[in-house]
Amino acid sequence: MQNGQILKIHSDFYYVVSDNEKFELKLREVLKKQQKKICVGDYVEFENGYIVKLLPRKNFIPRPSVSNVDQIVIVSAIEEPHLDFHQLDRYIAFGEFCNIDIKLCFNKNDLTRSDEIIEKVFSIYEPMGYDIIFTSALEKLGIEDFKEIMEGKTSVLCGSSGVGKSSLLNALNPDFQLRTKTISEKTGRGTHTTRHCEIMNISENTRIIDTPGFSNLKFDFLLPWEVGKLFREMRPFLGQCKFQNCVHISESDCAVREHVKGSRYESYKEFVEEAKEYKERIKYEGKKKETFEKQNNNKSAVKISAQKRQGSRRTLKQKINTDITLYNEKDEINE
Ligand SMILES: Nc1nc2c(ncn2[C@@H]2O[C@H](COP(=O)(O)OP(=O)(O)OP(=O)(O)O)[C@@H](O)[C@H]2O)c(=O)[nH]1
Ligand SMILES: [Mg+2]
Ligand SMILES: [Zn+2]
Repeated sequence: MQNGQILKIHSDFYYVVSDNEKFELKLREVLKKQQKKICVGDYVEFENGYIVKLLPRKNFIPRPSVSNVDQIVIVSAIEEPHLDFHQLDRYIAFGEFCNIDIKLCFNKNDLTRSDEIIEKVFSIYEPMGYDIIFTSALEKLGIEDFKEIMEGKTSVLCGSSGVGKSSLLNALNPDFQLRTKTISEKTGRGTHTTRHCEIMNISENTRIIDTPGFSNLKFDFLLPWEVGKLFREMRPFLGQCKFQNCVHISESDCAVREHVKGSRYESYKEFVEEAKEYKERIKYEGKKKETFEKQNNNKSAVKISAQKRQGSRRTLKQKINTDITLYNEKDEINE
């Protein structure tokens, strides 16, 4: 029996590194049936060409599906595609939900001549304590800063397609030769050049996971009053509102609304609307819901009790259960 870490997964093949040696493995049938899917970053036990056991995870990010990381580096482009602050807030809130350190990287810094956007970024995100760097993968600007924030850690790059995640890795080490592609002129969006997550070794203890871009992230797995916790600047005011169950939208004497304004508050409102959809869905399902402290990180998430499913609601119920299981850190496989 050997231990190793999953570097990448291509259809049925799992590429694992163990003591600097790489293996191409398959999954034991019994592991395929588990709800918890093995992902890049996982530590596993293997023998005779097969992975036989998933080892406990330090943490887990459901989108993109990776585990055991030290930080999430959210990559945005200043232009092409145009910097979207609400989308950025989405990634940040999601990183907060996963309870993993967040760093912000603004790439394609060669495409703007004005400092306006840089000042705006710093004025909004610096007071919250997020480390911020500006880079240009094309002109190799800020690459030293990029390297520095990655040093000695395992980082995952998150961000929309076409912002330059793979290009930044290539700028760090041209030998990687990761595929990169121009964003589509028609849609102004990326075309998902990177198809799979993959751990790239920068040095002995520095690893970066390249991921496919994604942007259709919604907060429809949380309850409305849980959204505020995902906004760092709201935390000091939570619990200070007149009403205990305040969601900080239209209630009177709301401490959060008094202090948090601008584009961040607009993002907050958007996410609460999505969380309301989730609340409605649970109501419709008429299922028992309970809040539990996540084992790993004391963050509350919603857990839906497993019940026998039946009739026409079956598919929807299954979907909700899958959604929630994704956020459940409980180690089913090792039990
Ligand atoms: N001007 C400019 N273009 C850049 C920069 N970085 C990347 N690009 C270009 O942006 C396009 C997309 O870059 P990728 O590295 O493929 O983007 P990605 O984030 O990996 O995209 P996905 O793999 O689809 O998620 C390519 O045409 C790059 O050449 C930069 O700093 N400046
Ligand atoms: Mg890429
Ligand atoms: Zn309030």
